[in-house]
Amino acid sequence: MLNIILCGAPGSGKGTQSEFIVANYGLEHLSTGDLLRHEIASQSPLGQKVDSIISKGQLVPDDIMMELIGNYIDNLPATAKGVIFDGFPRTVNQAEQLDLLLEHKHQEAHVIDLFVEEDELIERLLNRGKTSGRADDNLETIQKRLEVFHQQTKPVCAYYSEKGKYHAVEGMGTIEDISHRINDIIAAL
Ligand code: B4P
Repeated sequence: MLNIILCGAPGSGKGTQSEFIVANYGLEHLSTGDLLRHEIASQSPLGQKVDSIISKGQLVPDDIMMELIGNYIDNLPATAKGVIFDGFPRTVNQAEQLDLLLEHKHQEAHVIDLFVEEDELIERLLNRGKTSGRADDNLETIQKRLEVFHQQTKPVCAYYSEKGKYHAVEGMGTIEDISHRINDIIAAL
């Protein structure tokens, strides 16, 4: 099994690059952002709860995320070659719990961290906001999301680095160039 965690700030291209990895390696794609937006669109009780959290640029509580992830992993098809975790884990607590879930299945995950300068992140997200209709793609919320990223998600990189499972990638440049950089890392795993 090949499990890859795509980490990086909001707008670093996790969703964009996940599509290439899925196409190249046939992995299952779990975007926690998409999963949560699907819940919001369906107006489920969970969706109503997470809607205001995401709109404020905050992270959804770990217990909710872990329940969603546990269900997802338990229901993976037997033929799955591995998973690309897009935007998960976003806290060290989520990372520790994911490791336990994977260890239980005699698996592990490697992190690929997309590094993009802050000005570029803001520009990309504001551009996306012109068409995405996403409640969190406005300047005020983007700034909050970046703050949350530095406080809560950046420590996840150090967590995996200490385990020798961390790979940084330059996330600036064309989408194709970045995809080649990621492929080089995956090929070496
Ligand atoms: P996500 O949906 O994960 O979204 P993201 O971080 O905003 O975007 P991503 O990095 O995927 O960027 P994209 O490829 O689209 O999270 C949304 C919210 O959900 C979070 O704030 C949080 O509230 C909640 N959430 C999600 N997971 C959670 C968790 N585990 N725990 C708690 N809460 C959670 O790229 C952005 C734009 O840039 C696109 O328009 C793209 O076309 C463009 N782009 C990409 N690469 C480019 C390049 N190389 N050059 C120019 N433009 C590029």
